[in-house]
Amino acid sequence: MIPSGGPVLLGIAAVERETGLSKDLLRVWERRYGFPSPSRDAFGERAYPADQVDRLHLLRRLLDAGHRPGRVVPLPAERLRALLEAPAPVPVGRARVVRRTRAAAGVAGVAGLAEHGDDRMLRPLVDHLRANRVDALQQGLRQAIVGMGLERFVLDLCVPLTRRVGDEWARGALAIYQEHQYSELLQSLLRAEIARVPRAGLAPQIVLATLPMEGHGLGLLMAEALLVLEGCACLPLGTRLPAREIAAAAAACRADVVAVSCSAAPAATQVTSALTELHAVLPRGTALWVGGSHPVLQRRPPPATVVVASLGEIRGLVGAWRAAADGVPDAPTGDALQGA
Ligand code: B12
Repeated sequence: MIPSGGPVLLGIAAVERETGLSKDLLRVWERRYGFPSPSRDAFGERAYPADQVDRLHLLRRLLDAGHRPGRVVPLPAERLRALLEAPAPVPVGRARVVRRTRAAAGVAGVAGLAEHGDDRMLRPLVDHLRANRVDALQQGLRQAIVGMGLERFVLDLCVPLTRRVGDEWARGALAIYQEHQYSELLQSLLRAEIARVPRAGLAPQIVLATLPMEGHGLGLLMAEALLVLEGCACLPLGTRLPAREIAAAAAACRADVVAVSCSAAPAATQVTSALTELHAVLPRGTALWVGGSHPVLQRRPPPATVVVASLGEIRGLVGAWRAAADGVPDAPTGDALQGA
């Protein structure tokens, strides 16, 4: 988030990058609702002050939570913040089109509950972060790994804690540097734990990466931990990789699956076009699994992708892939699961 009230002015492309709201949408809102109301720079281009960009961030989160633009765009920032604190509305007319394996369906419900987290466990960890007690945070996380085991640590602690950190940052209760500190810490802990899991090297062989517009890598790392626990052979490539490089890696190691993560941050058009491009360049037969919280994955999933709604689905997905590969007659499979 940009510090409010300063002299910072952003161009429309930067605002699109920052908020994930497309340039077209920003122009439409300006015409229709009178907000945003950018000034113009010396070249007559739109220039957005920091307080408007902050308000756009709030709007983006409310839209993701199912609010309608007509209801929220005209509201002042304080009302938007209050709405974000309130329970989310049930999205109207928004079909849930996530493709699920039958085996995964039961697991996902449990994981859904876990994703809200246990406040008694989360609060002290967030307090350590806020008070800059990084050693205590690290120790708390280490103890949790030992006590819970890697799988439960990822599902019951990492997911809700990471979301809590994001929410605290968004409401200004954690500094940007603290969010970075948390990400670095969790990343190194997860990497160390993944390295300790004995390698089974089983199929499916999976390449993991994010596309060029995506700098969020923790969701993918959490997915890798669970995939390694399932015995899958994983080749992690990190974040912000061009589609062609991901495809080259998949071809070089004869991957069965390419798994990517798409957070809520980029614009929907960027996500759709990046996934469409990736699918087009992947070797034939390589499946494309996509996880992450970008709303476009639920609303309009790009064709030929398997959208993974939560980490709790991974076990079922891998099981279904293996059953289909073994030719089990009624295996819960689809073309995309195996790679059409
Ligand atoms: C950590 C973090 C960062 C770190 C990332 C560091 C890193 N190495 O990853 C840093 C500080 C760099 C960062 C930067 C930014 N961030 Co940020 N970030 C987060 C945070 C706190 C966690 C993201 C994360 O890892 N989530 C992973 C898990 C926990 O959640 P998930 O994405 O829903 O994924 C779930 C599943 O889908 C599944 N999954 C995910 N991926 C995959 C993949 C596979 C294969 C499978 C099977 C499953 C799976 O796992 C998860 C659990 O179920 C979120 C808060 C949040 N609620 O997520 C904000 C958040 C995503 N960030 C946000 C923003 C705005 C930004 C920036 C634009 C800020 C800025 N002005 O610079 C930049 C954009 C960077 C970019 N271009 O990508 C917003 C996006 C909101 C929006 N709708 O626009 C969020 C939601 C914060 C907020 N509350 O507003 N961020």
